Amino acid sequence: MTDHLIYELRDGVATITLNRPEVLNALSAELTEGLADTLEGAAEDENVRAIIITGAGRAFSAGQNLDEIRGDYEDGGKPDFKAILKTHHRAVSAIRNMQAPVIAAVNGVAAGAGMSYVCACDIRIAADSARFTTAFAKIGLVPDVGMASTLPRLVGYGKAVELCLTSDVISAEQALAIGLVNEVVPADELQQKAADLAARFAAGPTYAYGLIKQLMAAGVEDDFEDLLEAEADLQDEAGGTEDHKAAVAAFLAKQPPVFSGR
Ligand code: T3D
Repeated sequence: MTDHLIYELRDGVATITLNRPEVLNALSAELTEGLADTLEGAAEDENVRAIIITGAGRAFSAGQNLDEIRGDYEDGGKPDFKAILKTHHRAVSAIRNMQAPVIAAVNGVAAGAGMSYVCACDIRIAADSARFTTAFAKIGLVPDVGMASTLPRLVGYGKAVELCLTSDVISAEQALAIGLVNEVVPADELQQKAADLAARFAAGPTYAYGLIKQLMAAGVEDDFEDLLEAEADLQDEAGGTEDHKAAVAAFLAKQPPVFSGR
């Protein structure tokens, strides 16, 4: 088990805390692998009746760990986006397909794939200090980890396209206004609020919850698995562009990116 996340199971409620606070819980390969394994394990564990996903420190998650893929660009190469996304797909599919309701307790900023995980959860409760950015376009990538499906379902197509094209950072209150989150609470009440709801779910009809999740997804969905594949193909293509490489280098050098359009 990795120390990039913390797993606790008590009274039917599993709490998964993304635990790399020094880099805003950026999703390292180790963290993503741990998240996928933990979620798949929880989905199989009948003692788990509800799940809370949250972040340690001041962030929920800043998305893909850009520092870790830095070396992949040397000698004109690029990261193996499809391999990276395969692990994310295991994690996000587990959230989607498990019976237990999954609550995102969004304690701080959620960016890129971090925001995708928020969108994939069944319920989203945000601290008033939380912020959200799709972030992908800022570094020349496309939305992934299911966001092209989940975000438009939550906020509508028009707003989703705007958020994805601009990568603008929005506040918790703005997120509430557009339907991105279910509720905003004072930061110091977030964990209790999520725990109370999770306790309610943990005492509920877990099997029926699973069927409700299945039905609600079927009611609005195209084929989610096909979408994950399409995302991986396009991310692989976007990840080969000069703009993406330049933007990652600029982020790591704490410089604004300059896009050539290629
Ligand atoms: O395989 C693939 O790559 C495909 C999958 C892609 C999925 C994705 O998620 S792509 C999107 C990746 N995420 C981003 O581009 C977001 C980058 N981060 C930011 O834009 C900002 O950090 C935030 C808006 C999230 C928060 O801003 P702020 O001002 O509150 O914090 P900060 O000062 O920028 O960050 C604090 C530290 O965390 C800083 O390190 P330092 O200077 O204290 O040593 C920063 O470098 C680090 N950090 C933040 N985000 C990441 C990160 N380190 C690695 N990876 C990150 N994503």
